[in-house]
Amino acid sequence: MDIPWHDIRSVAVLTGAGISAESGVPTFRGEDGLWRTYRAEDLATPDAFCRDPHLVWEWYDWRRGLIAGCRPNAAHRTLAHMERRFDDWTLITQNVDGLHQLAGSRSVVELHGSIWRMRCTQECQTPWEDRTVPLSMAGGALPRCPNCGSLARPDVVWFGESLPGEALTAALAAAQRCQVMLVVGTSAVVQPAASLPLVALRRGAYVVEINPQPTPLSDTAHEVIREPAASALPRWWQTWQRRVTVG
Ligand code: BJW
Repeated sequence: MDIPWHDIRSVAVLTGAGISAESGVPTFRGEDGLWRTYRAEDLATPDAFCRDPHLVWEWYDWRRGLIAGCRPNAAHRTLAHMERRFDDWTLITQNVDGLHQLAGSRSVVELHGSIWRMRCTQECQTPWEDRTVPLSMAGGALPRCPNCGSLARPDVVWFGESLPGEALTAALAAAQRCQVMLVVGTSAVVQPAASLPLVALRRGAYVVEINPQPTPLSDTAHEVIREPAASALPRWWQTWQRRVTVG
């Protein structure tokens, strides 16, 4: 890297499902990933919700219950700690689980929404937080908008849907200006998130990937750490701090 470690002011991080794997949250594409058992087209598209909202809500209710029992791990905590150390810090996540916030990260750019928010299918009001677990769907009742009574849906981004504009703009700006980008626990195949490290690389950032498996990013990243995030990330941060102290 051209810039001395102690001169790094601007850091961006992109996280994916792998960072929460050691907390017990299933990933999507790995060996035990959700897409091995469930078809994305049946559950994570607007068409799927139109066809069978009950099936989709049952799946999200099951995942909400599972995630509610999970706690942040050392990787989430390290990022929360790092946030305090940098003037310009952007944590971009594709995860909907809320574990970064639970670990103490104050500013999190949620690219794919949150499983803990719902929104009105008629968009009569802004999304609202709902942490009820399990949802009461007795007799086929589905969550409704408290304002207009229309069907509610999870406030997450399904395939074919646009990402929240403000989050995408913030993520892109961070990718363009960061000096270092950490890419942790993502298969780097889902767009447009997967393009963010490429933007950072093009702008001259030093890109570090932490992932036990190779991804399309691995060949171009400057540093690849093929280990689980909960052990690799705290160690990588310690090494950084040592480099800064030594100069
Ligand atoms: C560990 C670990 C440990 C394990 N430590 N690591 C351009 C080209 C081609 C297609 C498209 C394109 N532009 C858009 C598209 C279509 C589509 C897309 O990208 N498809 C590709 C799959 C081909 N994108 C979209 O539709 C997006 N919308 C959009 O772009 O709108 C405009 C548009 C639409 C259509 C056409 C053109 C333009 C929206 C994407 C929404 C994704 N939604 C989901 C569900 C969210 C809600 C929910 O949770 O239910 O988001 S799908 C799922 O994938 C979820 C994730 O956020 C996302 C990414 O997955 P992630 O995080 O990378 O997880 P995994 O499981 O894939 O990987 C885990 C990794 O962790 C692995 O690598 C492991 O090795 C690793 N790991 N243990 C560290 N301990």
